Amino acid sequence: MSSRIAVCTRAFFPLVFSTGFLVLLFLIISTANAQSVLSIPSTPITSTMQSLITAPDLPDATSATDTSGFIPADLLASAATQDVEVGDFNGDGALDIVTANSDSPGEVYFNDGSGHFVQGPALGTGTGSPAVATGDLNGDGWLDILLGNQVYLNNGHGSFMPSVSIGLGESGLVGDLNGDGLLDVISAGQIYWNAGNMNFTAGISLSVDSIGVMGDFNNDGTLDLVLGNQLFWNDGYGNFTADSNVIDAGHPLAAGDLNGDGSLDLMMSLNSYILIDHHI
Ligand SMILES: [Ca+2]
Ligand SMILES: [Ca+2]
Ligand SMILES: [Ca+2]
Ligand SMILES: [Ca+2]
Repeated sequence: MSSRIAVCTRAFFPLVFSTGFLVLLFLIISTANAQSVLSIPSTPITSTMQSLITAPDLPDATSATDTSGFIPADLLASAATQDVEVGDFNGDGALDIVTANSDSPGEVYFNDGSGHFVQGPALGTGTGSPAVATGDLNGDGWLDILLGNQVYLNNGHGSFMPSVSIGLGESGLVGDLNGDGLLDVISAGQIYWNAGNMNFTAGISLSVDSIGVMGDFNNDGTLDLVLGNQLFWNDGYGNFTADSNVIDAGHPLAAGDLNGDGSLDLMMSLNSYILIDHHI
């Protein structure tokens, strides 16, 4: 995003963790000398590999003293937004936004191509959802939405219809975990295998923790998992091994290569802190 979109105060941290890699990348660059970039090949992630960005370093779109370079843009959601994702839902090449709101339907906002957004369809009927994830779950080329435990299939060009429900819906992660080309789902720590034709079968439960992130953390081409404070290594066939180290987690997570060394780093929210684990 070339500009930061002010959703609402409560949406600030979800926005940062779901779409704000550029914000964090800026922070890393601007505080490069203060960050410890560690390279301990044999130890993927430990508590010794942590660096903290404190609250005063965070850009605040509502602050007149904000010096991040990010400009407050459209105020989108008026609801209590808890999670946000981006994706091109209508196939026009511009990234759109979907929000999960605590006490109202999810909302889709279409990007007009210049960074301004037009409200699209509401998803759900009003009880709200804590989390949203996106992916082409039926393989038709259109990006679908997993809002809570409810899949909304994209009919094409950004109109949606409810489809199957998957899991308990406390949190959703979407990715192909067994390499069969079909996007699988993790909900509340349990794997749901995509069998095609929108059939999902419950697999093993890895964690009781619903907060997590997917990413290839050891660069072997397989999607690994962090759920709660535990890192799980994927053998490529959907078999997971828990790493011997634990992570200071249980908080909102995101993954991205923040220091440009080719290895994914972890970001997590610790109240007024964002904690970053560097590893190689
Ligand atoms: Ca679009
Ligand atoms: Ca689709
Ligand atoms: Ca799969
Ligand atoms: Ca991997």
